[in-house]
Amino acid sequence: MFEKKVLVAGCGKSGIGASILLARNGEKVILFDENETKDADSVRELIGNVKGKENIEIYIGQLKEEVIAQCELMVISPGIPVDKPFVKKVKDMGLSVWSEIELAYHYEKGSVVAITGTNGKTTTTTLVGEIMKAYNEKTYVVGNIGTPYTELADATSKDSVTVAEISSFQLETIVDFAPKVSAVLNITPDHLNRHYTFENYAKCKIDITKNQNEDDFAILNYDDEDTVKYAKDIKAKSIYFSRKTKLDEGVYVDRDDVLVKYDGKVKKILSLQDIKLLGTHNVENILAAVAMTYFMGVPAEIIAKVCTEFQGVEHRIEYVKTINGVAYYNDSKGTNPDAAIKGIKAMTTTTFLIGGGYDKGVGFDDWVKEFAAKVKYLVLIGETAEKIDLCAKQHGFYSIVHMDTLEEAVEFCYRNARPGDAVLLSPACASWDMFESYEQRGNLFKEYVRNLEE
Ligand code: UMA
Repeated sequence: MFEKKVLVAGCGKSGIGASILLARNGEKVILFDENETKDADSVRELIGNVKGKENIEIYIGQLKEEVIAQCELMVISPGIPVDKPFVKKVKDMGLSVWSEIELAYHYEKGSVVAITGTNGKTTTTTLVGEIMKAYNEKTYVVGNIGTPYTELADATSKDSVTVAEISSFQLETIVDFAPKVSAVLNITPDHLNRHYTFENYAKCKIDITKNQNEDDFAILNYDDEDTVKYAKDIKAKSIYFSRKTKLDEGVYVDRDDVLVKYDGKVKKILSLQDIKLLGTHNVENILAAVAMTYFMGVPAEIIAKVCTEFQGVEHRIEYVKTINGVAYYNDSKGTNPDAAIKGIKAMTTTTFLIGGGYDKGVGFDDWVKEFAAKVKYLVLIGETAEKIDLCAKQHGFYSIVHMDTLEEAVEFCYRNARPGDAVLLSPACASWDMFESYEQRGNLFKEYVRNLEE
């Protein structure tokens, strides 16, 4: 596919996946990472004994011009901001810059279903994946959800379906990526330290539709003003879903029934009474999943069966354990205020809330306003602790304590919560100031909770 070498930036999951895919297909790769605490030997270990491994050179530290000059393309990992000086230099030297998603798409042989949005992506992707798998066993679930798309792109075939969770970071550098069915679940402020303005961020999300044509479908949230606003001029057939409005066309709720209205016909898919997932946000996730799979041709009975059996995903308002009458919930995936609001809303009792983390430059007012009678104590950790503290006090909420570690936060809750209270880890922030990922944060929380004595 390429005449010169391919530069892959970032030695995380995406960079390793991209390098292996390229090398296996006979391309020459330069894998690069700025982080000088990494070393080439351990990166080589991560690559493992794969076909073509000798085609991968590894560079750590500063990226030299003579290295860039050997390459025609740079595949960039999602965590690397596109306005970094080295990325600019690469572009100035005439290389194209593709996201890891774009690279994988060039090796894709089947159809692609892609999901973006600020919140609900992982739950919806998991559910769409489960429904698709029940219909077509050649279904691959990839992307931001955890398995890099490049890791499975070679396994795809003409009749396979790739279900991909796509973040704004991954959409920033797509070129030809064109899903058969896309979905924008909602757009609320997130990652503003990376995208600078809400408009940039929103446009990035809508770019999931940019290469789709009139035969493709874009599933859009009718109840989300900004999704509707920014998706006005897309080429794909827009299919709206709504929890609140009976649509002339689209997927909506009528009493407790989820209906698809299309081509003048109305079809009942399922009854919400049979659903196990909690919360109105999950109704939206179900509507999106129903719409995506229906327009991928999955029969209504299969969609209904999988939706009604679906129990949700790890780290998303996940019940951990009840100790001394106090129920502990892990919502580590509540990585922005909007997601964390859903965490609070799902609680039915007074709650000790553990929050704070990496600063993405977003405001916390809307989240804090939800505390009202529900949150008994706010236990803050991480980089944003002071910012949240200030914001909470401005809104008249003073029951705040600061802890240095997540473990200390859990212990504070354990010592102070009374039977009937709940403890919720729902930080409203990313994890990257103290942890590798929200999964690591959630797993540690669960470990600390399980170690508490009855
Ligand atoms: N690096 C640099 N320079 C930089 C930044 C990073 O060299 O300026 C290097 C780091 O040293 C590190 C590597 O890049 O070695 C890390 O790359 P990465 O941050 O892109 O992480 P990956 O391991 O490749 O994981 C990525 C996604 N991470 C991010 O978008 C930050 C994972 O999403 C995703 O699951 C994975 O690809 C597979 O597709 C995680 C995430 O937090 C879950 N996503 C954000 C979110 O959901 O809010 C967007």
